[in-house]
Amino acid sequence: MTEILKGLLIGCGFFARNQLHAWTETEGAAIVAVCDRDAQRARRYADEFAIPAWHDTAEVLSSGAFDFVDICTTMETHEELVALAVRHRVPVIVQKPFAPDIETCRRIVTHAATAGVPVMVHENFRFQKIFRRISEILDSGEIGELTFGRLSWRNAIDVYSNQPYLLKTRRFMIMDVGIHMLDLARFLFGNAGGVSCFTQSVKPGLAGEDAATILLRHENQATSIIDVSYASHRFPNPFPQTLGEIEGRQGTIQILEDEVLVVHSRGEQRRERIEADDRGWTAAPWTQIQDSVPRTQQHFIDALRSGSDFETSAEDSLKTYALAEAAYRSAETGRVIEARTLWDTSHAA
Ligand code: NAD
Ligand code: 89Y
Repeated sequence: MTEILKGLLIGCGFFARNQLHAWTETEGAAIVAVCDRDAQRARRYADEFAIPAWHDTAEVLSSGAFDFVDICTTMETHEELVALAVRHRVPVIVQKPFAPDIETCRRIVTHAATAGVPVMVHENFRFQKIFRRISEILDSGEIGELTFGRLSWRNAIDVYSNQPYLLKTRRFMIMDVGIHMLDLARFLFGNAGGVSCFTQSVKPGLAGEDAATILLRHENQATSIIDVSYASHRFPNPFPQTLGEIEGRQGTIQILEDEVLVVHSRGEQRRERIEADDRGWTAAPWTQIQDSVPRTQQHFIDALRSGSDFETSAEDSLKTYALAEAAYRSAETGRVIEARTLWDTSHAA
């Protein structure tokens, strides 16, 4: 039997519970210790998930006991924690957003690449069942060469109770959810260059924007629109569904509520319902997001074992992050920003 890879999870907060459930389903890997600078939080998850050890400092990475580390802390801590893992040659999966700004992302990418330590960004939306199915349909050529897309996330769920730090995050909506949509746009349409964006702050009292409309020009000349908002009052609440449409020269895919795809092709249409798996530990309304986490983590472990590239390696994620960075710069300046100039790691400090 193949040896099980032993992991440390750092950051025992809100989202880590999903990751810990998902690790119990991930083949070939197990979390053998958890860590949080708040010892009570670390102990709580160690007890809940029957994990043998807990720690209150990430310095435990120096022990040589771990084959990988799962970093589930907020973005301002990622550079330091990834650097610690790289120093001890421990492969990393780290939550989105990668870091607070592109210069920090570039430093992380350069540092890990120079040391030859694999780093993947935990970008789970592309691992939702519905987006894996859309990708299959696109690969089949059924709707032809892509020309246009729209990915839309509009709801008014109270995200602030579970994630209160979002109230004070200066770069909020594009970094928190827009980054998922930008990754999906790259996953479906390929890399993008020109970016323009307008942002809005609708709910009073937030430090950052809670709505943004982004226009992308992809390398294949397709255009896509990403619109995200936590100030859109709808009933029923579509959270956490990404809705929209994808147009090709021979057809269209509509992404509708209730996880329904309508595929228009050759003068006909068909409906497919791509329901997220109910895994026992998932619960509405979060099911679709939670269900994507085991697939994300399995991809990390499979690629680590086989030595193949991660779909969302640190290097690849820099191209997604560049789109978010370009969106903020466009919103500030009123200009179209060329994101390609932001990927270049030779500018790293
Ligand atoms: P959280 O604040 O609830 O938890 C973070 C935990 O990390 C805290 O318990 C904190 O004490 C601990 N921590 C911080 N720095 C540490 C350090 N240096 N050493 C040890 N412990 C440390 O945050 P959260 O809401 O769980 O979010 C974590 C990350 O997950 C964020 O980047 C967020 O954007 C992301 N997230 C992703 C998804 C998704 O679908 N991919 C969903 C929600 C949150
Ligand atoms: O942090 C966000 C994410 O990644 O998915 C939804 C979320 O939890 C709240 O916006």
